[in-house]
Amino acid sequence: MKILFTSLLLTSCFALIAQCPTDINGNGTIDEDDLLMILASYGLTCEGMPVYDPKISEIHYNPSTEQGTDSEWEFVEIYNPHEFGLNLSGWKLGDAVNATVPEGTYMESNSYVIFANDTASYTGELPPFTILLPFSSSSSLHNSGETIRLLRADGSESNQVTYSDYNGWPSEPDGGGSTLEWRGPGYINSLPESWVSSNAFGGSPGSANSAWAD
Ligand SMILES: [Ca+2]
Ligand SMILES: [Ca+2]
Ligand SMILES: [Ca+2]
Repeated sequence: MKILFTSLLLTSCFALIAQCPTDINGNGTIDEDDLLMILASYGLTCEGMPVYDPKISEIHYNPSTEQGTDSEWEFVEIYNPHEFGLNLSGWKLGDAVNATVPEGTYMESNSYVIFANDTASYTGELPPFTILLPFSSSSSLHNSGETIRLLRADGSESNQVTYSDYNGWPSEPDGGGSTLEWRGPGYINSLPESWVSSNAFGGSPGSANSAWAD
């Protein structure tokens, strides 16, 4: 009964348009992910509740000419670092590039979404179950830097990264063959020191970043 009450309370805190009140993450199923979200927040007030969002985790803004053109190989990766799945329906990328996540898109725990300039380049190249979505037409990532914004379905901003090729940002990803990789949870991803040049040529789309070695 207490769990039921807590979940009802949390549902209103999350303000999700759920199909039923105990489907906290709105994936259409009352499952262990909903329980994990409740447990992760147990005892907190709504004001003190952490935000359970994915993070912008990798940026490939200037692929090397050896790999191919920017319009073929640019991508933005986002990562769900939480122990539970997240409903990403209606989320968007904005500013630098635009993209919209289709309804019914559900991001598993510890999984990735790749937003690609040309999805054909990455089809069959990503780990199984990685979600692959296109930039909207005419979007691309500036080679000198710009702001990538990740927006929730209600239009509020979840995360933003203003990358660059200087001023503390690694310069190798600017045409040198590598990507910009976030150092991971615990590092604020809006700061240049939270990013490194990938070890791998072409980066790690859909996979753990170089700095996350277990
Ligand atoms: Ca659920
Ligand atoms: Ca570019
Ligand atoms: Ca990666």
